[in-house]
Amino acid sequence: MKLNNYLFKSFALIFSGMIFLSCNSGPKADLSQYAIIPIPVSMADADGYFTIKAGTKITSSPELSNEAQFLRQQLKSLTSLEVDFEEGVSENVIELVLSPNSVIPEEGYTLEVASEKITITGKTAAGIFWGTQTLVQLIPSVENRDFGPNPQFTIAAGMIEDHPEYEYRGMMLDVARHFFPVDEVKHLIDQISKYKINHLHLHLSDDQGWRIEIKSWPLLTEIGGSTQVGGEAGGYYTQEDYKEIVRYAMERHMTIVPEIDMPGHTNSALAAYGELNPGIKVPEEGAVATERTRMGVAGQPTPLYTGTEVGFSTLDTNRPETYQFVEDVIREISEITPGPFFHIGGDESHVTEMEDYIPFIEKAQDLVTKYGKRTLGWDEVAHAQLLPTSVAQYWAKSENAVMAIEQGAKVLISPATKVYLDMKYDSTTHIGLSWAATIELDEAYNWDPTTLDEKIKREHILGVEAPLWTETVTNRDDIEFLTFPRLAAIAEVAWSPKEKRDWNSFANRVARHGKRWESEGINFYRSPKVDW
Ligand code: TNX
Repeated sequence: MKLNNYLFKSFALIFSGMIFLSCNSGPKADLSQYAIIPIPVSMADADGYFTIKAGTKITSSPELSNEAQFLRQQLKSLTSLEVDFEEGVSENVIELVLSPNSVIPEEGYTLEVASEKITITGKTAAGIFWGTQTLVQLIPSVENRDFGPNPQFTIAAGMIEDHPEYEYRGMMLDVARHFFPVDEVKHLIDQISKYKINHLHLHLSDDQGWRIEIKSWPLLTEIGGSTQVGGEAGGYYTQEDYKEIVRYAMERHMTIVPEIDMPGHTNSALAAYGELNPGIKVPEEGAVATERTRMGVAGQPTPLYTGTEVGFSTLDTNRPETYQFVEDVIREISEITPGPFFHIGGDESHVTEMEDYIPFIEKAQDLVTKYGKRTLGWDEVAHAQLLPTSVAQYWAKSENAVMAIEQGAKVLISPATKVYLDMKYDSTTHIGLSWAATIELDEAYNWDPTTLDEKIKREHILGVEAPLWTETVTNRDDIEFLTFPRLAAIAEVAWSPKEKRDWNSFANRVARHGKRWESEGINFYRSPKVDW
């Protein structure tokens, strides 16, 4: 007994000595062993280490003050250290270098850790920003937040070279089925930009709600925005709110992609403006009575809708008022959207005749072009004649994506069976849907955009986007639970080269991200596939 006790104590002493030593003589792992998500293109180890501690400075060219400021804030919140800016420092410094003529790809960066200095170099400010997001992931043991009087964070020396596989790495948030205020959107932007996601698509209108102020059609929000799924009060963004979201995202090198879903998914608009409502002209063979009842009488407003069925509504595609409406909406939103895309929806227009649907999509596409934007649309829009600048978002049918490609358009890859964040993880998940699949973490990880259909090749693909539909999602906890950890997996599919991706490696790395999510209070799903 006593001997055992003694042995135990000595082991404990030796063990704690090891921890002590490892804290003070450099990091435990080589740089290439760090848990970076998405995994970089290349990582090489070197001797030595850099320590972030009191007195560490940031130095950067003046064009990078936004990125330097961000890094400073992130270091402060992770380590409690106030890292100040100072020019002309050569030791104990993190340097951000903009190098417009370098061979580093757009949005790429190099991150070199040496004992006297960490240097992040990029061709663009975006590349530097992604480099700082990698650096932030290298900082060890910040999760326990027990920093002591003299906090020190050592990072192994080495060199990372990195750039994205796809230029468009996105997430979509449906703010129509349930509305989420500006602060919730900002919180999400913060979380996903850490994974180098650079587009946030906002699904701003649907049958259940119209969520953005249109000054020339004020009832859209007043009436159309008044409720949401389940029947509670809805909400909407004023144009000032929207601009604030755009600005906040832009600071994090993220582009906002606004979507107004047309001509279907428009009950909230029809409830506000009866003149847009065709009623049901030709009742479809087998169309259910409720669909016709909901559309009501041509020219009259429909009742507000708070259920979750899809495919029962359509704009009147044959009236001039409809095109005035579409033009005003596209113009007002385009004017406050600096990004290149306007998403016209176009999905599940089951009560729009194909002969009406096609010219409608083509007119909407022309209006998007008139206001200086590129058209994005769900894959059904490929039935219309697409411009080569347009992009079809493949969610359901690869044959639609192929039709888009054959017209010279690009595709955005969002197969519901892989990346729909609203799908349950397994049959027991307490929220979410399962019409397309249940999607465990490894299923969200183990796929590739270039192997979905032999006709969809790398050069046709603009990028990858993970949509979160919110029929069952009502608050921040729900958003986080369905988004994490799956979004980290999808971000790696979108950023990292195929050859670098490996499920076992990802599972190890994401476990360490779980520790950080835990310390930040993120409500992530503890997938049984990971040893958290
Ligand atoms: C299909 S995906 C829809 C949405 C629903 C979603 C639920 C797409 C373009 N349309 O209207 O919210 O399924 O998973």
